[in-house]
Amino acid sequence: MRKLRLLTGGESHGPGLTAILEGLPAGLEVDRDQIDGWLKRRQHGFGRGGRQRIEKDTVEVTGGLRDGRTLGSPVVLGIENQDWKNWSAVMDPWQVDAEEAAKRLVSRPRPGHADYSGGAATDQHGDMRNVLERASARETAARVAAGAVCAQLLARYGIAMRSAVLRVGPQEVLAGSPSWDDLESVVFESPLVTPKPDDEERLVEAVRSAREGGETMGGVVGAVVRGLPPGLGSYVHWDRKLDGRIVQALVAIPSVKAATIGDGIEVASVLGSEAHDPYQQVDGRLERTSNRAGGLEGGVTNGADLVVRAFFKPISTLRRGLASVDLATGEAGTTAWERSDVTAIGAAPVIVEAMVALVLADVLLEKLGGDAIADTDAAWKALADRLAPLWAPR
Ligand code: EPS
Repeated sequence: MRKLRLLTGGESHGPGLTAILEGLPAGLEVDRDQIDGWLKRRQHGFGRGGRQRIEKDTVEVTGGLRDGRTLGSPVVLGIENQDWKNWSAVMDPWQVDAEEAAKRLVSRPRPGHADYSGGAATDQHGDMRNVLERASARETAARVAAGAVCAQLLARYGIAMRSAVLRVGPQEVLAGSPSWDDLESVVFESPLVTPKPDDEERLVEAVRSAREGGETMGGVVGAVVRGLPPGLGSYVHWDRKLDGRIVQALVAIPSVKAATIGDGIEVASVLGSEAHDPYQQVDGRLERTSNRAGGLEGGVTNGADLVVRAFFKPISTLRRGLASVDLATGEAGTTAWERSDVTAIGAAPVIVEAMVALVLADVLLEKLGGDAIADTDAAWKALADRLAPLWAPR
């Protein structure tokens, strides 16, 4: 990121997670309930494992806020791991209980997880728990807390987000890229957080059947952002193009193996005349007759809704196990299973929103600057005035 910086720390079964978000202007109001609301959404979803019954993720602030406003110093957000008390002998930072640690030793890498590749990177094949504790998707709780703060900066300027699960494994709910209106009907409390809450029973059934078979499932999540002004990002250099920055953030979510902007996948198969978004004048204003580009052209926002999709592979810890090899003995074996999600797709929309909010807050602050929120507000007004002939904030 260029203006903001986010660092997270913490292991899945360690004492807790921390997010340090730096670069926000001083004076921004931050609402704690919104952060906790996002953390709650991340714990949701039919098909989650036993861990979510243990955790009650809420944010603890240890820096950067006073009286509900940012100070301009790093915002330090903590989330306790309630499960830590069950793991302290194995995960103690200073001295583990050798007998207990041996019982939890991971020597057979799980295909699809970071066990083998991360162990190779850090010379920890002897006990790949040293890798998986950090590679676990539990770390996304810290990103969601930080993303919830970034979303509050965006909301200040009328920039809003919607998201939903569009597919669970083979069960499709919505084909192609979603529109803002498509996502209006999402109910965060529905079992799988789709835009068709009344049609979720067949998805629930598919997850149940995967669970019975010891299987896991992935899916597709879509998100739409409304209210972005045209001109955020850059067409000048590859590493400043906003489409690249957003896709990078999305594929950096655990399990995400592909991400696309707008109809990015579909347009590869059609002719040019069917791939782009024609211009027209309506009452003196420039409008588009479609939004296949998903709000980005040339790496720069074009004022249309930003539309993204993220494609999640199935969770790589299967109850039925997968073929593996014990790296200590060379013996063939099956991966171990203690507990896991059958699918975490119901938690994925808020994680996608968090990653998109981080990148958009970064690019917005790059445009507007400001050490004090009043400076950022003034720059926003100046930008809106300059863009007035082309674009009006919603
Ligand atoms: C997660 C907690 C973890 C996993 C999941 C994410 O809990 P535990 O390992 O204690 O059961 O359920 O992690 C993964 C999907 C993964 O691949 O590591 C959470 O809080 O989101």
